[in-house]
Amino acid sequence: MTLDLFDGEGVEPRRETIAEGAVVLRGFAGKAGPGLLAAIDLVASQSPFRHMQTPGGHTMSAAMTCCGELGWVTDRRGYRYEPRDPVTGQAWPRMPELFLKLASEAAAEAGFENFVPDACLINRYQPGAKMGLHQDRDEQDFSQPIVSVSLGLPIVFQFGGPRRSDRPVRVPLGHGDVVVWGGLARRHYHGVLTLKAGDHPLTGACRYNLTFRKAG
Ligand code: MD3
Ligand code: FE
Repeated sequence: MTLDLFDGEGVEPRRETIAEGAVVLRGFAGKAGPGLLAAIDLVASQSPFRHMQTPGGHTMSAAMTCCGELGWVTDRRGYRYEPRDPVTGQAWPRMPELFLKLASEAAAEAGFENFVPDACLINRYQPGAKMGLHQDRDEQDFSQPIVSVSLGLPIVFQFGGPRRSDRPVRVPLGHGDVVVWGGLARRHYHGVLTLKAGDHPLTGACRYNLTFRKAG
């Protein structure tokens, strides 16, 4: 008989519900960390990280790249998904198998079977970078969840409601944490506070966030 302290009602719950439809799977991607970072490097060798422009003419503080059939882009013309990387003129890099496996396993763990993302947005935060409150609404079907994976330095995530004025709750997200956003939570405002300086054994001075989407 072995005692598993981290199962069920243990002192360190691995699963937290932060709102209806928003499930945090603490450390779910921890073991896959090195493989995920190698896959990020492979994607970025084909479609480099870049700081995109908002339609309002501001430069985003998080650097971004994408993989999969569709990639999210923003420029003076607006926000949208595109089948080609505007920097390289080529199709976005293919989605690594490890990404697909992790995203579908996490979604299933949260009750969404058969999640097959066609887009993965990769955000890279360096100290001082942040992401203001926004909604993700450029995807076709809001009944599809979004799966997010945090790697490297910790950050404080802000999770609001369906209106920008709804007061957000703060949730710390660390290396290996995976969150599945479905149901009502899928439409809620969210963002992250400014990344603080630090040194992570796998990522050094940065944090990566992968968001898996069914965009098309
Ligand atoms: C809640 N990224 O890429 S991940 C984004 O940490 C984005 O890079 C943040 O917001 C980051 O769009 C937050 C958590 C997250 C991602 C998508 C969501 C929460 C979400 C979509 C709907 C609701
Ligand atoms: Fe978002």
